[in-house]
Amino acid sequence: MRRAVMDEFYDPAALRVLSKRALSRLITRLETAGQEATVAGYLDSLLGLDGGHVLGLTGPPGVGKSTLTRALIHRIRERGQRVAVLAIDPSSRVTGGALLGDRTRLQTDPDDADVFVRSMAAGRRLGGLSEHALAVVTLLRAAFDVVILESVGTGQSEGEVATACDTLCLCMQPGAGDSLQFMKAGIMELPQVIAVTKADLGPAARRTAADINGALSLSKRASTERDPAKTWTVPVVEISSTEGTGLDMLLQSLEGHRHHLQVVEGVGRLRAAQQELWLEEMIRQRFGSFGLEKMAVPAAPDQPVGLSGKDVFQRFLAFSREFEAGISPCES
Ligand SMILES: Nc1nc2c(ncn2[C@@H]2O[C@H](COP(=O)(O)OP(=O)(O)OP(=O)(O)O)[C@@H](O)[C@H]2O)c(=O)[nH]1
Ligand SMILES: [Mg+2]
Repeated sequence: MRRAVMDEFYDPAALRVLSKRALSRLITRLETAGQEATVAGYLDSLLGLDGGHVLGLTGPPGVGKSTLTRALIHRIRERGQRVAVLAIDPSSRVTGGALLGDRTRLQTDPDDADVFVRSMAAGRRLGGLSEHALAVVTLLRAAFDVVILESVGTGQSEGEVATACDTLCLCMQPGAGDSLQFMKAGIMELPQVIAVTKADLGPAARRTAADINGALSLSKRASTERDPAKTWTVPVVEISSTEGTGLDMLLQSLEGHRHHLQVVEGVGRLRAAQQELWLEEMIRQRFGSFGLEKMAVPAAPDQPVGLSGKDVFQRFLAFSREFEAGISPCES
């Protein structure tokens, strides 16, 4: 049975050499047939793989996320790594100010089979993730060395994006330091790396970086008090995607965090905890708060890896079926 599923959906080695067209078709299949047991089983089989480094890029509209993504793609390809981008489409957004309409469209070499770009609609909230986004991240992670998840940050959606990536990079632009005090408490605790974009525009970038460092030291104190195991110090990197400055430093910081995850915090542990949150989020997306009330989520973070999170897509499917059949789901 498992073999047949893998044949139909490609095993991980085959995924890495799949054509863009075949990969696109497979993603469409995930988006439209998420309720099939074979699809859920397939996705769960991919969860067990280490896979690539999932990098979240978030930040306000127009901050320079797409321009940065394009620059990162270039550098990642230069190292011979395969890279995929999942862009959460902000086109339906209601805000965006002066920069609306000044968005960078990601164009990549159609002949380079090792770069793959896909955009997808947001979930419940602007910039948030749909239940399909989690399935697509799972697939892309198995097929690429680096997966970039680009999504506009609205002060609400960053938390959702954080649950889908290994390393979250928050982008802020010069002058944004002034608005730090207005940022929702807790947001500064989400990213593992902060990029101050458009550093070519002048000394304001340095001031902004200093303001951010100040805000970070306050939030770091609060978070280490809560959880002494959190030892990562968030680097603040000034970059210019258009001039190419600071990008190597940024990549080093992103990879430094990945290394930290691997040797200190544990990637498996992080992902297992995240997958419990995915289950909750998928249920919320499809069944709203009523669905959540019916759900009994096992306490995730303290469970040994391997017991929790491994079969989240099949658990979601089982929940959906029971919920739709009107049977109150029992715990498990
Ligand atoms: N001077 C300068 N301008 C930049 C830089 N990076 C991006 N921009 C400009 O900022 C504007 C917005 O850039 P995008 O990359 O589209 O920003 P975004 O964050 O992806 O925007 P949304 O997807 O609309 O949220 C464009 O006009 C870019 O050319 C930079 O490093 N320096
Ligand atoms: Mg963009």
